[in-house]
Amino acid sequence: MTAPDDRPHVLMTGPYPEWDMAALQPHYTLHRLWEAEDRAAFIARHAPSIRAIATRGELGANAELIGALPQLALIACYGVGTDAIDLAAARDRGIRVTNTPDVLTGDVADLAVGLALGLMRRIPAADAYVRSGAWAQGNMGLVTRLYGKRVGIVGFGRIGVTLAHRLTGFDVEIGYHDVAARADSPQRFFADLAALADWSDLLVVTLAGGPATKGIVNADVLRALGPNGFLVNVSRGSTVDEPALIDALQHKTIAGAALDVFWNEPNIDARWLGLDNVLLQPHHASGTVETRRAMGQLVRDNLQAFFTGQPLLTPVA
Ligand code: 8YV
Repeated sequence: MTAPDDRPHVLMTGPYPEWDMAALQPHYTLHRLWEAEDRAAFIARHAPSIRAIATRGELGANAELIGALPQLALIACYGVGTDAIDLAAARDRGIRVTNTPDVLTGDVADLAVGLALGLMRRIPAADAYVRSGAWAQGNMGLVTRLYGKRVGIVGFGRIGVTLAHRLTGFDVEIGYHDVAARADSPQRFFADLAALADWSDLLVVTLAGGPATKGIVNADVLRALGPNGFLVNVSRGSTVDEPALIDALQHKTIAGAALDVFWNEPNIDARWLGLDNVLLQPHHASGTVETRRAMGQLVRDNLQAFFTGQPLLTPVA
């Protein structure tokens, strides 16, 4: 067991579940940035000793933070998405970056299916209908089926492919859009996203975030999806042009949207709350006990590998 004074110093940008905090504590000197009253002063005070950042997908590590830490050598991300980490700034300094791929894929795909059903079958509205007593006055309006429909998957990586697999039980037709067709995939490829939206009854976004996909689901794509089309987003808020989506929902030029991710999380645009054709989630696609335990373990395994000179388990850079 390492003597306490020798524990490597790790800056945490936000808390992890208590079981991860308890498992990290004996091995690392943890600096809890979210508890600091004056973040700049806190960083300046601890900067000379900090060798790793343990962050989360949505919190990342920007160039300013990386630049403020002269001894930084590793950024371990609790999350698969590294779009909030300045990878170029890390690369320039030879700082390694790890993430948590694979362990969360199944849960994100599951939530996408749940959101599609919740949205199209209006499950939250039906629950509210029963609770409010409205049922006694008459039956609820009819809804839309999922099975047998055309589903367009935007981004056909690990999560998109797993979602396609989940959906085989729903007898849907699947099309997908990505930068290139996958040779190993029998599904129909659309090089043009608006053409996929036009073809689809339901469009599900599973893309990685970042500059290459920023605002890719834009007003043209939503117009192509049309008044009977539904949108599900389990990727990053940045992939969708939010003002265009709010406009499409307000004017019912698409049928509805289910969103796990937003611009400005967690202080989302108040207009979402006034729409009755959206289903809202608090960025929770990977938020099961099972997956979060696996994510925390992978972060710890990467930290341990790094500090014992072993190969990183899931390096991004
Ligand atoms: C998490 C995520 O919600 O994996 C990602 O990229 O955004 C999510 O799994 C997040 O990292 C946990 O804080």
